[in-house]
Amino acid sequence: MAKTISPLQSARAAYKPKLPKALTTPHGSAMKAVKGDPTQSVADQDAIKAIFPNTYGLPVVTFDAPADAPMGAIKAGVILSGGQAPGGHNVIAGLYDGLKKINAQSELYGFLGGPSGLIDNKYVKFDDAFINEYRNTGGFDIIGSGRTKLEKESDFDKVIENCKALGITALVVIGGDDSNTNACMLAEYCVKKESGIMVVGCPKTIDGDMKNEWVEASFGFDTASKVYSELIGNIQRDANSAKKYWHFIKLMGRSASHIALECALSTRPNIALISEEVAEKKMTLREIVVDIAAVVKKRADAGKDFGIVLVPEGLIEFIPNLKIFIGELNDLLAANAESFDALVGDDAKVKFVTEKLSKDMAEAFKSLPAAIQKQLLADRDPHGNVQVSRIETEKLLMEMVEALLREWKAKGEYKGKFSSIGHFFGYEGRCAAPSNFDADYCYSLGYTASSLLGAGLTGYLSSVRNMTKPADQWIAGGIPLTMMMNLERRHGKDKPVIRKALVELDGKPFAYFAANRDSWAVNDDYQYPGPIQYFGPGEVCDLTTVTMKIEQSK
Ligand code: FBP
Repeated sequence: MAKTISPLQSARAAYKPKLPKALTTPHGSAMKAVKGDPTQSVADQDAIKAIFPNTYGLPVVTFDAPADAPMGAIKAGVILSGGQAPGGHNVIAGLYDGLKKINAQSELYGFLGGPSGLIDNKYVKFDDAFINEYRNTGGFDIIGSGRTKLEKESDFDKVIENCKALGITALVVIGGDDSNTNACMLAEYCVKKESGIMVVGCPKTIDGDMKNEWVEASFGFDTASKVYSELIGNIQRDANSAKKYWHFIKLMGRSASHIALECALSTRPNIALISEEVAEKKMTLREIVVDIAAVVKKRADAGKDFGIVLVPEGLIEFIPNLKIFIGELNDLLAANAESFDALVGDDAKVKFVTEKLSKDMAEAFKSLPAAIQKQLLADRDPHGNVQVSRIETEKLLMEMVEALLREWKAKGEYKGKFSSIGHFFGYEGRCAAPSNFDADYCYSLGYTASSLLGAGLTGYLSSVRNMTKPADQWIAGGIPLTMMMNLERRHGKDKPVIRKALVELDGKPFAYFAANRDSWAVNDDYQYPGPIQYFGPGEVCDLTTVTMKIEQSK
């Protein structure tokens, strides 16, 4: 049976993503790279330089005119790495179109299932019909993604061998900070081995934490935040209509609270927790609960037994005493993996861990509800970390707030009714059809990646800037991957990694939120962003995130 697609998908297939003006040069030409001054890494310069002797210090490049001479065909490969993010298909489409524009004989291969596809040599070759089916669609299903880490020299050797067998001289890694860190290591290794293979990255993650002075946003953040904001707005309207529930909404985003902050800025809930602030103020779980309960009480005193609380996914790891506890637990589980895995049943696992934890940490663990204890003991991710998306922090807070309100009620300090409902928005947004912003941004990122390869560059992150301006004024170029690196302690060793961007408490978006949240807490200042609009006036369809708008406001 022929594959059917939805009416939106069919209409959307015809959408022509907007490109920076500089990239709309005639066919048959690569772009000329305008090179800036040599660069430095964000920190630990000497150490980073020593680790990346061949790719350190490269200049920032921009593209604004075609190259002087036509370019030969390029055979490139691409992988999608890590969690899904809306717009990934358009990165590949932009890359494909850009390569074909440089030279119609260029070829693009997609390696399947993430970095492991490169090692295991599992691939597809794209053609027009293949690519056309995926233009402007959400998801990563075009070639799939994965979280295998590409960091060992033996893996790099395999990659080089597989690329050489196919005649591939260029690789594009579409991933977050960890994947681009590995792309940087691969780029360095490929130069060291004189393999002739260029490696370029593209900044992906809904979490929004791969950004810095040069990277204004990671792709997918815009669409995912808009999907969550639509849902939060709908819930706010329901809460304000029924006036009987407190909704606790956990939002994806891993460690950083960018998504929670962006959703708060666009929906104005009664409470939004920001993990980075919790860490900065060294708040305990109890203090967070008291703060929430105080707002519940204040609203109840005003006759409002309803409200909205946004909870960032990574909160639990930012509460200082829980952070220490989780660290100890991670080490304990890593050191006792075999005996722990052999245990049958949750009770045995809880007992095993409680006996091995230090006294204070064991007490902290015992004080948590059974469901949370179990979630904390679930499988770690490939980096050995707790998978925060699996911990029902919203339920933990609901239970604890309810218990505290009960105490206050018994003392006559609280007279309201507290009935709560928990939600978790994460996977709902990661594969949504990209907003115009992400469709344009991603296509431009892919196109820019092809220009970097056309200019013979390696060790770069594809970059598109000036994004609060119309797309034709966007600036396309490349940022040296080493420029974003610093050393961080991982598994007891200093490792070079791209610095993750957490919410800056002295930044403008947080300041705006902090200046308004007291009013949002008691008044019903809710905003209802509604669904992403794909067709209609530019002021609705081409909106950037509120975060970016505030960040770039003068
Ligand atoms: P990336 O950092 O790879 O982009 O993944 C983002 C994310 O969606 C996080 O927000 C979330 O914590 C995690 O992936 C969930 O992981 P998984 O997809 O393995 O369930």
